[in-house]
Amino acid sequence: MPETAAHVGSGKVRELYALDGERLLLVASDRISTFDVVLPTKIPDKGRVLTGLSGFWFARTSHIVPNHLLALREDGRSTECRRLEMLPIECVVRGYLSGSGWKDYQATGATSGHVLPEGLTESAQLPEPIFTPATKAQEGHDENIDAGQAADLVGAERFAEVERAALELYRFASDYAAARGIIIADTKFEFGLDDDGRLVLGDEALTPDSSRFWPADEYAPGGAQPSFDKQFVRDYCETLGWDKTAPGPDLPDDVVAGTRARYVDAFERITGIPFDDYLADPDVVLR
Ligand code: PZK
Repeated sequence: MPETAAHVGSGKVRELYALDGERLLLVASDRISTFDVVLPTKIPDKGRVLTGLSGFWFARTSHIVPNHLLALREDGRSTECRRLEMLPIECVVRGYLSGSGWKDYQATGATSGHVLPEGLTESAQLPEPIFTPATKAQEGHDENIDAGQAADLVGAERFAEVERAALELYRFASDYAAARGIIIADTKFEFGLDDDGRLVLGDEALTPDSSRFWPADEYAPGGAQPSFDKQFVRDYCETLGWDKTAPGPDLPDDVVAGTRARYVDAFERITGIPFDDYLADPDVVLR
């Protein structure tokens, strides 16, 4: 924990601190949320898995777009990053029809202005990945917006640039993960601008918290897919008759252990690096 860093923000399961005028520290906790509620029980090393995966992707995608990563800390859960002027849109790419994309499609046949083929089922692979920007809601859920609305928020030229970068990042990562047995159904990027107005990828990227990861060997379109990481937690919560309002339930040890193992498995499958090697030296994901 930084002694002198000012706290500048909180996500549901992450914290952001200012290190100085140009640098921030992004710290990923071991907290887990399900059905939009943060649970009282932590998943050991979850924050390290997400930080390590993000670092791995940042190191391998800087040819597509530069990113905010400056350094990983020895604790494995903290990222020193460049302070950016963040764009006011969530940059979502969908390769499969799930979540709000599926809801929009059922209601209108389209999502974020993309008119889709008729007859798609839930979790179907789309003919090609689509960019489906959303607003950044202060509370509640982000709202999907079309290209015109997104261009009104960031400018038409910048919109074209983020759409291209987001689609290229998704294609790179989804191809990479698919070859290792994980479908990245969709993912959310957050971009910002550096002092020179250049587009930079921020936040965490291509993790199971910012994406839907599905086990490829269980993929069966026509219904909801099991989540690679959180399915044990969801299944356990469904056995309780919990109403999905805060506070959430405590998790039993076997659900914690199984969920931790799933996060570690996702890390190892994607990176090809033993998780213990990451714990010994986080920089191993950057090489
Ligand atoms: C920034 N968030 C969301 C994430 C939180 C909040 N490089 C950057 N420069 C400026 N601002 C941000 C970033 C990044 N990343 C990100 N809010 C501001 C967020 C994690 C934890 F509390």
